[in-house]
Amino acid sequence: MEKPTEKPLTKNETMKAEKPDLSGTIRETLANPEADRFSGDDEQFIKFHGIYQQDDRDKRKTGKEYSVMVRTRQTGGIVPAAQYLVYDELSGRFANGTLRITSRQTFQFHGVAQRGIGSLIKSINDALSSTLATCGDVNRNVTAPSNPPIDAITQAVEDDAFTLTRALLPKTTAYHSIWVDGVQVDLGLGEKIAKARASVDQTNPYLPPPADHDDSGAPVDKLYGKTYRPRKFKTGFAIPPNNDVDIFTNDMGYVAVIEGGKLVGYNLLVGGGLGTSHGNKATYPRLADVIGFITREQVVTVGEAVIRIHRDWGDRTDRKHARIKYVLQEKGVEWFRAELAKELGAPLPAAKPFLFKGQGDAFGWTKQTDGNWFLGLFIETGRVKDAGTYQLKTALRKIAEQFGPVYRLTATQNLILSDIKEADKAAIEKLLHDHGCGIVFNPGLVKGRGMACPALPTCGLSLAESERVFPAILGKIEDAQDAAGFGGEELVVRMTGCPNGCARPYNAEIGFVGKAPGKYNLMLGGNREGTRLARLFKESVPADEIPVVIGALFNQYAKERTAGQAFGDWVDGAAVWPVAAPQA
Ligand code: SRM
Ligand code: SF4
Repeated sequence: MEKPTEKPLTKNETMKAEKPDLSGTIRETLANPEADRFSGDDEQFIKFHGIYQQDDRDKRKTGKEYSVMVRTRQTGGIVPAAQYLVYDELSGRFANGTLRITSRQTFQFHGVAQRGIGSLIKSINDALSSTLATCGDVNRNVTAPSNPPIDAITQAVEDDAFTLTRALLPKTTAYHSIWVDGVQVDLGLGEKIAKARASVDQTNPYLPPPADHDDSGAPVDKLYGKTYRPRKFKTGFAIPPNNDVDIFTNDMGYVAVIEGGKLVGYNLLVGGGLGTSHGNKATYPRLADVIGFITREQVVTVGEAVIRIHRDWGDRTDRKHARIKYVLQEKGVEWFRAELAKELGAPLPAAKPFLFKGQGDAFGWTKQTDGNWFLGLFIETGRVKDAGTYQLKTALRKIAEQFGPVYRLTATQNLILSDIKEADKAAIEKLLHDHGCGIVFNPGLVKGRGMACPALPTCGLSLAESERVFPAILGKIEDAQDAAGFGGEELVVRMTGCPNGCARPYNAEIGFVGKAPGKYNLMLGGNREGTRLARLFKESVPADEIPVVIGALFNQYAKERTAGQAFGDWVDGAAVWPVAAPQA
């Protein structure tokens, strides 16, 4: 029963309804050797296949140079070493030579030329991974704690995340018919692909379940229907006390409940989301509500029920108002609980108490309970690259070839290498040092907690730089910390090139949101636990004034803070906020 509406549906809704298998004219464009880009509706359809049309914004003055970005799916950020080696090879052959770890634990390939897309996506699937539904109006990559499953609880959460991933994949067969069956290439990667397949026991964990059929026998997707979600949908799993996945920013979150040393179920969260538009007060960031308690057996049924509520009640007349967070905000949490009870046949029991104590990744070596080790590595802005004497990409390739750890992408754009034998530790450490990567072991608690989105030159929506200027700005913030006498202390700083919020600046202690070239809205007062939103402190701060504004706040914080008080907690309650002008 879709929400009644007087307003016309968006163009995307009509487009999906007319071509529910999401194939558009992608096949035809791929077959046309003259085509240098996807156009028209296909620019939207390709998103459901994990592809974004982009152009190099540095080159716009001399004309548009098209390429695409391709995003993989990696539940919980897990990438076996053999699969990583395939990605490493593909990024050199078909993309700009880098791999980008994202804020949702996936890899992105940037700068892929039109003629390379087929080979790239076919090879990703041959290596038993996927790009299906990593973008588009569907459930995106499912995030989960990136620390290795060193006990039964973390393993169980990882298993549940994979089960839910598969259940919520769209059942269209067009993806496989276009990219897997429809592309014939021999890239000479036979041995690498064979090893990648063996590393996941020859089974692709991202194969959607078989399509349902209607009365006439035609394939249908009963969960998504013909028009899929009104908008993107994001799901994560967290294990308190670590909120490393920023669970409250997801449309749907599962917070592990552990009793008597066992995972007994999850607290369900619904209604988080961060994207906003400058000047549009109807859009806002929102943290999810706690809905109730579910058992492990209910993970899929409840997830599907929440998806159906979004399907039926999400606003299909305005894409800026279509996320489930607006349904929760406007109809209220009690309404949502009642609607969910109707779907499930009974209300959920109340949520169990839980507490997050922090987020962020552990760097350096940690011993696993099985005697092996894992190594947390700082990856600046998530970009795996070789640049001058910093040969990170080469080092990570050699580590995968020689030692074969599991690669785990974190939701703060860092990397964990797990299941490393005691005997290999010294050699791995030497290899990273020999490749100019000493920084990865110990970045400190500002760089290590920081995040920036890609923005320019690839993102078509960016209003200001982010990834390319963030390291320098963060360096100045560290200098300001030193000058105020609390250098090296933990601080969560995040930056985005526009208000969409891809690096989650809206719940950082300090967030920079691109407003115009060289100008950022300064958001302050989120917390390290990821449970409080930051607020707008100052609009359109020029980049070169950031150290001055932040420096003054740091000096005051150093004087006024109570023992152990974090900057975000202090600034949230400090008398530093601009006073609103009295109403006329
Ligand atoms: Fe995002 C759109 C990059 C996480 C909110 N995001 C985009 C696009 C695809 C731009 C576009 O539509 O043309 C960006 C591609 C840039 C590029 O060149 O690569 C982009 N988003 C990213 C990544 C790569 C940022 C990063 O620094 O890692 C993240 C990829 C995640 C993944 O692997 O799936 C990424 N995006 C997020 C997050 C954070 C999260 O999910 O934890 C958010 C905020 C949470 C949320 O969804 O509310 C986010 N991205 C958006 C939005 C705003 C959505 C909204 O409700 O208004 C857009 C714009 C849109 O959808 O229209 C967007
Ligand atoms: Fe692009 Fe904006 Fe997302 Fe940054 S926050 S990647 S600029 S859409």
